[in-house]
Amino acid sequence: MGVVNVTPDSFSDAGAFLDADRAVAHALAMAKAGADIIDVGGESTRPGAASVSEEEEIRRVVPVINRLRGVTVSVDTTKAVVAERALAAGARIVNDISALRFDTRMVDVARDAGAGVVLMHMRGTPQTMQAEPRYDDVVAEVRDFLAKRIEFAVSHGLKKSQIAIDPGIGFGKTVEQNLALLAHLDTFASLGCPVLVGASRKSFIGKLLGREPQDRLAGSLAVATWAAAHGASIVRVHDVAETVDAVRMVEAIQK
Ligand code: 7PJ
Repeated sequence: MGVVNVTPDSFSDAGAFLDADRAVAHALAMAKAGADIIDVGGESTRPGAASVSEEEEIRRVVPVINRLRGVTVSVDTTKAVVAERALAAGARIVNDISALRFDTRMVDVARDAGAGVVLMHMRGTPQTMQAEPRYDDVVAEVRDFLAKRIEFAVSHGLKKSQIAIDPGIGFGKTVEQNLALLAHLDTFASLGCPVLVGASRKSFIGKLLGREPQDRLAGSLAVATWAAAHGASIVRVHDVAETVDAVRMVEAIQK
């Protein structure tokens, strides 16, 4: 899964793709480089980022998605109306970092469209999530949360085959908690849905290695290959060509 941020304030590419033309070109380049899914997001979810109105988020993502016909697109949003408009424009998957919690209508929108959904674990909200996250057992708590969100989605008419789950690396977790989640990825795969891992350029890599976002490729590749080797079906990344090579090598060894 290749990331396209259509936002002016994402930490990793600083609004470079705010312009729809450039976002589309970037998305198509990632698809050509081997991304199976392009994740289009119009609201930065980095810790403390400002929230964006529904209208503005739609204005950012829909023109881009409209121009990605022939590409499998997920929309990174927690807002049902944004998901609805994105699905109408051709997106196939709703990537909801709130796991269908922030907008009560989201589950109905996904079900009625027959869309795929990504259910991600997050503690609190993007504004509050990094305020001293504490867990007794982070792996067990994230697993239980995801099990409950799968149950919720299925009880509202989604099929299990429409659902992917994600431990939410960096969303309300310390460096050590992120590492624990990655060390026990198999725990999530046992819930019976494909597992997505998004660790690309995230701050736990920066903190561990002492690297700024633009210098986190090697660390990001290490996490992506680890994840692929330990049960992840989808890795959400910025550097698609490099990740495809790295993951292909791991798969060749595993065969
Ligand atoms: C994730 C995401 C992630 C899923 C972001 C960033 C922050 N969606 N959206 N999983 N991260 N499913 O890319 O640094 O980890 S935005």
